[in-house]
Amino acid sequence: MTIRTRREFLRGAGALAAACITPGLAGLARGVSPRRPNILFIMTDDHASHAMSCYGSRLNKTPNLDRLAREGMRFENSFCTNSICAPCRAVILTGKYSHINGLMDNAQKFDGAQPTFPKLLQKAGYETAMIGKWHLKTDPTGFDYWNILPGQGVYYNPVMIEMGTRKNHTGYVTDIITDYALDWLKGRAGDRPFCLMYHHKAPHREWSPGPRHLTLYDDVTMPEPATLFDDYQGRGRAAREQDMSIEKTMNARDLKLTPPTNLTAEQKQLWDAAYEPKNEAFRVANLQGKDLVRWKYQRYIKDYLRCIASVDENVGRVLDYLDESGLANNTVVLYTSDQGFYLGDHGWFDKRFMYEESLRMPLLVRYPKEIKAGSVNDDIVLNLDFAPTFLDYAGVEVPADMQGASMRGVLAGKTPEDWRRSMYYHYYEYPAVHSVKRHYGIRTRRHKLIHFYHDIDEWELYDLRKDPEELKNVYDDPAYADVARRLKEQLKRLAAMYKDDTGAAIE
Ligand SMILES: [Ca+2]
Repeated sequence: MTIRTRREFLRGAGALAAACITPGLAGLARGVSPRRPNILFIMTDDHASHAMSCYGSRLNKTPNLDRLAREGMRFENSFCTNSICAPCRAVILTGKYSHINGLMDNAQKFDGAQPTFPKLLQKAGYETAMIGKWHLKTDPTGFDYWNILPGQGVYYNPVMIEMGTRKNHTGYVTDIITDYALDWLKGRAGDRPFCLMYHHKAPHREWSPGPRHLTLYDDVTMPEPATLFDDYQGRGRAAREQDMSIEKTMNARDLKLTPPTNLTAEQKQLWDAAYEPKNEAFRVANLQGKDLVRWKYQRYIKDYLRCIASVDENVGRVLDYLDESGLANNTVVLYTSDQGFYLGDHGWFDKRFMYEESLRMPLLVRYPKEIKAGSVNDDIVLNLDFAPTFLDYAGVEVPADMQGASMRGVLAGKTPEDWRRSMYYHYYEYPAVHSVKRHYGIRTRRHKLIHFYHDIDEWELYDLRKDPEELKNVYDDPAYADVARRLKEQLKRLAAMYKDDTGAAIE
């Protein structure tokens, strides 16, 4: 017998264990442990981490989301590979970059025939469900049960599509999605492990708060971000030519100067009571210039945070149910959002750019059996890693062509030595709404290099340690010539590794 190192031995033992438990029900029948963890994958839409108290928000409190941070791990450097809704979701499902899974922008349809982690879990004996916002244009595949909003869905009285059948609902979308998620959890038959994707529409534009939160924050003035009146000096055309500013892009619906069109009489009464006095005061004041931007910011940020307050309450309901039902200990709970968002930072709302506020995804993971309570991790992790991670927890072999890596070791506090030290990004949706130019780039712990291309050819380099708000592009600064050259080489290597030739050449 040859002598093997401890690591090789462990690797072999792990492979053997995985081989034993992957056959799912067949394996269970032979007496293999049925204690594979459940997976509760909670995702919101456009929830920036700087609007969560566990991430140090200056604006709001999120006590229920904070529970996950307190009882699990909070990630400081969780990023998305393409900061926009549907593409991010496709990356999560497939563990592959946008150019590989085929969904590069919001206009395209997801090819549901390709392998996804829910399908692989289902095949391995998991009971799978998708409830809430799906946004991929084709019907969900790989789920025993699905009940989704059509497209973006609406906040009040939404239609939902349950296993192909459209149904009308009365009520607020965040409550309704949660009701369905709880009903599904309570109605499960048998003892197969489950994977539930519980995905909210909130706090997506147009940020319509629920009936319980319409006047929350009425008595406070929210602090403004330092860059609310950013003049984009020190950056390139992409930042100047976008169309996602609080000043110019927000419309009457966003600002609640007109109400949602489909409210019930009772909802309309509550809505008008909350907004009409404030709107009347606004009309009388006849604000101009910076004062008008300030008013818009307050209106926007409060409505955004009101939507999050409802998410937080509803996540609390689900966490309480996990406790009451005894499921909490054997359930991996992951909270994230499909990307970050600008909360008035740089004068913006929306996402898309590789700049920090929208590149970052909040990420909290709780699994008492393997994750130390209250831990904080600063490794670079990506939405690309979610699929391999879920599969790893379930003991399902990760397909070789998935491009992410399992975070299970990271979550256990044992980050592998070869874990990534930089990440690759590529955004495509241009020309399109919000006019954010196509770009790709690399982010390391300290630097970020971005190439805007298509109808432009501009490079931007930021020193995140000296300039965390990314206000000064140092690409042409001779002091950074070496850094720029090295990052370009790394960027080329990453593009090659991920087989991405869809952007402009790196010269
Ligand atoms: Ca989104």
